[in-house]
Amino acid sequence: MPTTPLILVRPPSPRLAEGELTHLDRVPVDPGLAREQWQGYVAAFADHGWDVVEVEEAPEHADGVFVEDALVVVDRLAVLTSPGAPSRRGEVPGVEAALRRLAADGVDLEVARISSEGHLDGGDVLEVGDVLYVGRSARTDDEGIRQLAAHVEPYGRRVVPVPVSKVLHLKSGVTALPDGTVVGYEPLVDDPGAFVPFLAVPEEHGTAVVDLGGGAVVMSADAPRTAELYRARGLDVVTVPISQFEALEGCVTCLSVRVR
Ligand code: CIR
Repeated sequence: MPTTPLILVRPPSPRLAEGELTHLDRVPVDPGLAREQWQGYVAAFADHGWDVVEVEEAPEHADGVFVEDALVVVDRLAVLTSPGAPSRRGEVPGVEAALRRLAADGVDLEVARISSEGHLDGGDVLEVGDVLYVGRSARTDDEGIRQLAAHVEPYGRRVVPVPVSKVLHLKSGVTALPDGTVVGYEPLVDDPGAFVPFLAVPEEHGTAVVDLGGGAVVMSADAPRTAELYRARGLDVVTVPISQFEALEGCVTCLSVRVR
């Protein structure tokens, strides 16, 4: 019997507005609106039949809602990360506890971790087929990439490091459509030639998509021309407003991590 896909999510902290900022200026963030937008995001997955499991709320971690940075999953291998920002390192134990609960419930997982000798954020890891593109960014260093490669190579994955200097994470600049086409907003991509095939999109917030299965993707509501471009390629596009997370340099990929 086919298994239902499953994501981990983490509710936004009331302190979201205090989250890390690297490339953007700080603007006001409304915690009530953030929660409403987060619920809409989660509903997009639930409406497509996905199981959604919450990591325990952590009000003290302003950036905890960006749960993909704490975990990279490849097949049944779940690699807990060593986040590059010191303020975010305390997010990992809560994600580890959620994995242990899933394992106790019968989800088949091998848990590994990036040690503190290296740093790596999940937002820097883009899986396309058997390739893991990994951004060498302000958050992810060579040792983090080396450790990740050692973990995933036995699972048949090849790690390809790529430069990231114009945005926070690799996946702030590029993600992939279900057919493996890498999509990105060229002014924010260091080396578009690293990705084949590559499709340039007209809006910054159109670069991030999550594959919902069955030819559907979820993306930001703030990129209507890119949504049309994807629809013209035959995709069923679900748009969600995530302005309060985009204000903190987040996007649709970082608000969840698929574990099955
Ligand atoms: C940070 O700077 O760490 C957060 N404010 C945003 C993290 C977004 N995560 C992601 O793109 N994977």
